[in-house]
Amino acid sequence: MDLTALKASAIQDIERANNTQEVEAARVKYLGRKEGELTAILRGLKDMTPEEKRTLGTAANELRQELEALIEKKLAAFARGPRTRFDVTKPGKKLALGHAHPLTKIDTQIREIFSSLNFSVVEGPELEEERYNFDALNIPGWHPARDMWDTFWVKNEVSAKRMLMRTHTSPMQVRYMEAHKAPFQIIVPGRTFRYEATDASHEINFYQVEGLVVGPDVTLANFKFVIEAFFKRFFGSEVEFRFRPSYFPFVEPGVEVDIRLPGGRWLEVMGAGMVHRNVFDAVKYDFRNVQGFAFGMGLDRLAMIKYGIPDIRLFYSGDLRFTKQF
Ligand code: YSA
Repeated sequence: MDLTALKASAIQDIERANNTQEVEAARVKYLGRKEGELTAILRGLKDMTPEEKRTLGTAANELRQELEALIEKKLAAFARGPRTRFDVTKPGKKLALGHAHPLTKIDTQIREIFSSLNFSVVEGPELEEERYNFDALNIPGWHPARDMWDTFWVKNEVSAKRMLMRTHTSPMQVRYMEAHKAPFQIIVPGRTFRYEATDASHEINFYQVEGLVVGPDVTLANFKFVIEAFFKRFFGSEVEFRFRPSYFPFVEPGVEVDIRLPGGRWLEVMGAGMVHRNVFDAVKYDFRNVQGFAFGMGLDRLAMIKYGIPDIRLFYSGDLRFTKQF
């Protein structure tokens, strides 16, 4: 048999092999040491002329390498096993997808409700200057009210400004008014930090949503209207809440708002009030032309009430048995 015919027949045999035994049989048939057809050709070379040896020898050796490679490939394919077929009639498997954290869901809902009430949503820095977190909010260094916010101070090696992790979202009131003219209505959702002992309703890291509405004739009655609209949309029309007089240096008058829990207990969820004249002074607004209300609510607390969660620390536990329930 000449080399071309041998090649065609060998390739056909190898490709048609249905299992390893048949591949091995093809190997023996063509490359076997005793009876192999190609081996016979190679063995016959010794009786040929130097010219024949060169041409036929090279071609025969190349063919041997080619067949060996083909055989290895075929054996490897059998070793991988048969291809699994996709059965379209089988029921699908549910993919374990991730989902939003309960606090993220609450954050999204709050943004949606206030957006629908025509509020803009803005955000501010978590690492804040003392001036924005305190001084411009009518809480100078000597003010005893600073004790209301146990603070994580941050070493500043870049400038002389005293820096801290913001203890509330209120600094954005100042930043926003410095950069914008009234009238406007905004909310500022964001992360806040306090250097305090944790318990079931206090974390050192939690979330607040600040609100600020400023215009020529904004009143506390407008605040009550907005908050009632928000609560009813967020909790449903059955929600019970109350306003209590309170004190914050950056408002006058100041109030706090509580929500009634199922057991009858009240939980404080926000501080609020009418923007203090000294805050308007700090941002160079003329208090004779504008007035406004502001509020700062605890997002975690709202989430606790909505979902009936007894301990705020569960949100930050990273326990999947907890987060998977939402
Ligand atoms: C008051 C008047 C304004 O015109 C504007 C904003 C405010 C709120 C003020 N900046 C403030 O931070 N008040 S607060 O210390 O009472 O906190 C507001 C809300 O954040 C609380 O009602 C509570 O719901 C939540 N909160 C406070 N400390 C918390 C906390 N939530 C979880 N863990 C803590 N450690």
